[in-house]
Amino acid sequence: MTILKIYTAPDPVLKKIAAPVVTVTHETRTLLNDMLETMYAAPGIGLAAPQVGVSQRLIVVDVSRDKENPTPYKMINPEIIAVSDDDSSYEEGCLSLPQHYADVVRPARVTVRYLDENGKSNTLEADGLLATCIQHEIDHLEGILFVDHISALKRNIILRKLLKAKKEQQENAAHKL
Ligand code: K1U
Ligand code: ZN
Repeated sequence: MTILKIYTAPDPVLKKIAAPVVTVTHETRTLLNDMLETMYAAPGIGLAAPQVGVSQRLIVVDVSRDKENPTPYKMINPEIIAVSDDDSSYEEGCLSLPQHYADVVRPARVTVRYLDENGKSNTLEADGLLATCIQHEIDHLEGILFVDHISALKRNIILRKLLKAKKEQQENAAHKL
């Protein structure tokens, strides 16, 4: 398995709408396994294919806190087919917006339909952190970041800081050449 590069904002791949997977192949399964390994290594509790530079509708999620008993989900073409009336708020992070966090309000429970790695259709009812994480990852497939759910003022502060950090990294790398 391979640990993949995680793209950070403002990279255009994070703002694209990802394409549906037409056929589940060996390459799809390899990418899902690499995404899981990348997510565990980061560490994170979810990852979407656009975050590793692949504009396809694939996500992985594991919100289990017990490293001995991991509960990974690999989802192909995930779709939210029902949401609860009540909301919940969670202080979200994102591997593509490193070191930034904000409270995001989303439906407390969702029902998600997806294909598993064998191409079989599944339905999952999720609540708590699993529901939050699945919604965050499906947002990535639509080119939406958690900062798109907060005020423009807070969003612009975070995005400006990330752009500044990226420019500094590039300048430091150029000086080392
Ligand atoms: O999609 C991503 O960028 C991953 C992101 C998922 C997420 C976090 C919080 C709420 C919703 C979705 C992360 O995993 S950020 C890292 C993180 O939350 C974490 C890392 C280690 C242990 C526990 C949590
Ligand atoms: Zn994210």
